[in-house]
Amino acid sequence: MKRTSSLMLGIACSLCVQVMAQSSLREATKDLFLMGVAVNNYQVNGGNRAENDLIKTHFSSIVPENCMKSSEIHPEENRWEFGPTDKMVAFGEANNQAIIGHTLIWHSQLARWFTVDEKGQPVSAEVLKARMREHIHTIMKRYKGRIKGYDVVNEAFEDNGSYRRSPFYRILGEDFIKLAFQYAHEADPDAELYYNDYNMSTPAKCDAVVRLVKSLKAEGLRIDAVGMQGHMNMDSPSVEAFEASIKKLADAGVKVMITEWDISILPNPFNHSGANISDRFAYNEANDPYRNSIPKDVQKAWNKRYTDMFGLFIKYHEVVDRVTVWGLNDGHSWKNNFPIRGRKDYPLLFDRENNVKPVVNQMIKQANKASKKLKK
Ligand code: 9MR
Repeated sequence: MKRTSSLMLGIACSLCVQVMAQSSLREATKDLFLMGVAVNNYQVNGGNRAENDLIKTHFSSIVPENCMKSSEIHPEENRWEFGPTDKMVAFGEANNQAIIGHTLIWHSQLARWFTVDEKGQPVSAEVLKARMREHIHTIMKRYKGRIKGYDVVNEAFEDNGSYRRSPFYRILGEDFIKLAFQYAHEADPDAELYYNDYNMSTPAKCDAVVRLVKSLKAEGLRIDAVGMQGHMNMDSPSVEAFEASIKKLADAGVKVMITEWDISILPNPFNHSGANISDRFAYNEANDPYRNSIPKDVQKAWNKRYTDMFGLFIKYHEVVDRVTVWGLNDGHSWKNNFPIRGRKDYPLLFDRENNVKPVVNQMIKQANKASKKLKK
């Protein structure tokens, strides 16, 4: 009798462990792709226990939301601020997470000194090359073997596929991208290297990135994946448009990463898309309708948007290596201030009190179902 009951207890416990094991996004997606989250300095500094538990439980990868951008990590030519990134890397290692570096070469949050001389005039091509090399080498050598992969270049194209007239482009022309990938590979030959951009479901932009991938490969340079940022609205992009871009990128011979996923629930009266930080529209109350609560039908539509997109990523799990959400909870999201300042948005998977939103359970079910199929 005693033996039977302890046996039964054993079976019950192992069932319990199995149910628990499958009740996190991290666990449910483990055979599909890395499930990532952007973390901020507050969280890395110990912040809030509930948030840190969620990061650890639900995510197998982290990326710093801001602390590795050049204005933060390298604010002056001879001054480095490694503290927050050191902590972030230690935090990811303690949680056994794949750590991603974001971002080495980007026109925004660009350190003021980086592309100009002491008079504020653009530096020569030679000086800029040396600065890029030094910047990339210093960071990548410091975190060698600890950071899995880097967004080497971020947002180098306009939506129409032309090159963005960034300071890097104006001084070095389109070669700045190749140079960045070359320096990155020299610095840490084992690190994965990515190109990252928003509005990647816009055909002209995706085509430009495909051309870039092909030209890097033709020159024998390493590029592992293209990051499709994935800042989405309720009405755009369509699943079909996103799928078409995943296919094009996969055909170009790279993996795809969904690197900065969020879905704004708010009205989009200007039909705005993407993440060009200088895009701004004036606030009015009509465009901020959910300050107190979200109507049921709107919430339902938002859940469906998430699960439709997640279903797409799962469908392409052989190509999609990582799906990273851009922030943990709604309270921290940059979307509360973009493209209109001061609204109340709900774009992420956990609410302002760190409650797990129902959509997470739906996503866990989707991932579990797909993983089960894989095992058959
Ligand atoms: O989420 C980031 C926010 O905290 C910063 O203020 C902002 C400044 O540009 O950058 C945000 O992250 C951006 C990311 O690094 C690159 N793609 C667009 C993201 C949203 O702007």
